[in-house]
Amino acid sequence: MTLPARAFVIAGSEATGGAGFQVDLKTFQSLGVMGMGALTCIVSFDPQNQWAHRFHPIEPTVIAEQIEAVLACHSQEVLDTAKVGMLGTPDTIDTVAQALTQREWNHLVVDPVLICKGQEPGAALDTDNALREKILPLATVITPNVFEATTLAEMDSIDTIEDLEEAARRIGDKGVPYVVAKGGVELPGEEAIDVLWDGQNITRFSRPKVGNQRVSGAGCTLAAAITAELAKGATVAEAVDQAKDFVTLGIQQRLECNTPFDVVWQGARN
Ligand code: PXL
Repeated sequence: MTLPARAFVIAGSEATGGAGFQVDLKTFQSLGVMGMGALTCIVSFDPQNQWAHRFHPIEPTVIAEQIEAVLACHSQEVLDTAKVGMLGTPDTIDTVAQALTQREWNHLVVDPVLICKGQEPGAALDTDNALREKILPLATVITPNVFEATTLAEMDSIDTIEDLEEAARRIGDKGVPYVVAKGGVELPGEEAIDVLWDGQNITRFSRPKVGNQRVSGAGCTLAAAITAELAKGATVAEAVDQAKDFVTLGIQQRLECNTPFDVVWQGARN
């Protein structure tokens, strides 16, 4: 009997099951990886107010305690792969950055969730800057979407696949070894294309688009699936390819809800 790989996620809860922590753990499980998680914040959509995000950060000491527990419970030999999702505040970012330096990570996948509706724009800017300064230097893989890639690469806009590739290179130049920039349905064309920049080469990962509507949780699912595959020993390029298959299948079998976006089904492959 082979033992399952393990992966750790540090992210926010989104209660409806469409995004965040819940998606991360479901994805890990679906890919045969034992998951563990520390919560950074709680997001509860407001059905009375167009599903706006109600955002509640978790006390930094409580975040630090959770990470302490996970690292004490699972040694470096069995746990060297983690994903960072939504952090939400500069204090949270300080705490998580500090806690992460306690371990030598083989891979740290950062999904740079930059804004959350319901947060003040001023606060969001501080958070973006803190993420750039304190979390990016720790990342081995970063998975920005078009909006996040535009911001992180300091570009005016990303309108084509070539722009997306340029953004990936610029983000890589800031010191992140692997950049997975996600075009998804945001760029024109029949294909949903994501690109991987590994410091030397660009690789395109293309699958036919499944409709033209965004689906909630696709980004979280992709980053979590990359993390799970890395935990199992894949190279980054293999992990992105597997993750792209996993998320495409989940989007094909997406579920309708009363929110404006359908949600990805992380169990589609099982
Ligand atoms: O999809 C980004 C995301 C990540 N994490 C949490 C979220 C969201 C979007 O709603 O709520 C907790």
